Amino acid sequence: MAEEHGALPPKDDFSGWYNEILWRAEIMDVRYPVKGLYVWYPFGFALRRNVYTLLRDLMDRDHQEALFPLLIPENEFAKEAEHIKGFEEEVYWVTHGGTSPLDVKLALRPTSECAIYPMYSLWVRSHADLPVRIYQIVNTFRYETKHTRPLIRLREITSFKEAHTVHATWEEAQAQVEEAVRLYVEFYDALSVPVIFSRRPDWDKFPGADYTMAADTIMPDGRTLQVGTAHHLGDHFSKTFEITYEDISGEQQFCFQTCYGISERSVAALISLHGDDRGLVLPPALAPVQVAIVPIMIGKRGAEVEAAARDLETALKSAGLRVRLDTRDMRPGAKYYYWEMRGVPLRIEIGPRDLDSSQVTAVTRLGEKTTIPLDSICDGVASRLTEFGSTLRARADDHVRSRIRICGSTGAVRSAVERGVAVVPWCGGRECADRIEEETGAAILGTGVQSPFIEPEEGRCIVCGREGGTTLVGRAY
Ligand code: A5A
Ligand code: ZN
Repeated sequence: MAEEHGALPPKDDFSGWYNEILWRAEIMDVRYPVKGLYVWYPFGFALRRNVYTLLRDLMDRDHQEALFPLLIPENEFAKEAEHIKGFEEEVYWVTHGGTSPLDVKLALRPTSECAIYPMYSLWVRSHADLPVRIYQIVNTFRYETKHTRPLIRLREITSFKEAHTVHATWEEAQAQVEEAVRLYVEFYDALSVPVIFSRRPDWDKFPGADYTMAADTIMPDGRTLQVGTAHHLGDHFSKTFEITYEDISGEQQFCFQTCYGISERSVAALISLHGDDRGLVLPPALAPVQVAIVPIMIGKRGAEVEAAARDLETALKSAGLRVRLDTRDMRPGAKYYYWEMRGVPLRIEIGPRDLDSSQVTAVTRLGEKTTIPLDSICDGVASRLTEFGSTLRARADDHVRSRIRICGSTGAVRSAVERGVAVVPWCGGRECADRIEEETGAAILGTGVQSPFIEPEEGRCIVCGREGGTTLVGRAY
């Protein structure tokens, strides 16, 4: 596995830090010999599993999970004009079976509209079949030409959660987009990753959508990362894939659809927002290891300490915690370093002196040291984990809040986007957007900004002076 030597670059050098932490904390191995494809280490995969279990639980409340094929025949893929235009440069094609050319080329799904909707056309018959709310968690392939980055910009997205819903009316689909936004806010809340939702400008919406809502978070270097989107698809796809239902009066009607997706960028945001100069810092709810027990087995009482540490492990495990007892033959300091790098929220040290006073020493991942009496160990550990979770949440909120600036001129925007995002009034006009983008080096991310940290404010467009709505401007990953 990953050998450890040298120091992690400081988080201020975010790009260096990010690349190093992925292998030092055993999240991803980037040495796979295809550009844009990476390997999940077991530890990274355990983190992914916790994040996606949470996401599944949220979806399972009122969605059903299904699984559609990876390959999409060219004729289905080419049906929706906007969609194909938007994705054609990003599609990988399967052209051969063995040495024989295929009659119909097959696309590796870049997203699954064209795999799912031909089936929806068969499944949806009457108003009684609606709404349909289905999701799947799959890998998708996009031939990204921008700089690829592990977990952030992949050519094989390994953990694509996509939901696809079908409704009787445009308004019901709109309500579903709002519900998706609420679900994603709740999901990112559970990760303690603050997100800002906004409506993408028309030129940046999903290919084939009426409109797109997107969640952005602010990375440690001030750049934004789009960590989820929800699209109102109108009836564009239902018309091309003939998804119709019979209404109450017996007439055939086209359906209205939505889709929304999240990828392993969620894990990238989780790692990036909470980590520090010593490695990962993970919220207790998601950490693969919540408590690491390090017995200090020195001198004659080594066996006694080890036995006490094993009892402790048993007690905490039966309280439902994810615990590792570290009895490796290594210096305690090396073990501390090891578990810190992996973001373990709480380390418990137990040595001869602790035994004498019937207590243990507990150190949080942020270095806060306390003692916990052995007779109330489970409660003591649980309350420290809860407090630690709240501390992380507050830190992440502070980070994002401090990176948002309300601006009244392009000059102010230019300096704001060097360390975060700017919120400005913008009229919605393309020329004004181009001016803002030219003069600030940042992009219009979206309008109608939704964040607990931003007051929606009408004002005058910072370029033309016409009425403008609350608009998010930033430099995106
Ligand atoms: N069918 C809809 C859901 C869809 O494909 N939407 S999307 O293109 O916006 O992708 C959903 C989310 O996946 C994006 O918001 C982004 O967070 C993530 N994503 C997109 N391309 C990615 C890539 N190349 N690598 C990692 N994540 C990506
Ligand atoms: Zn304007």
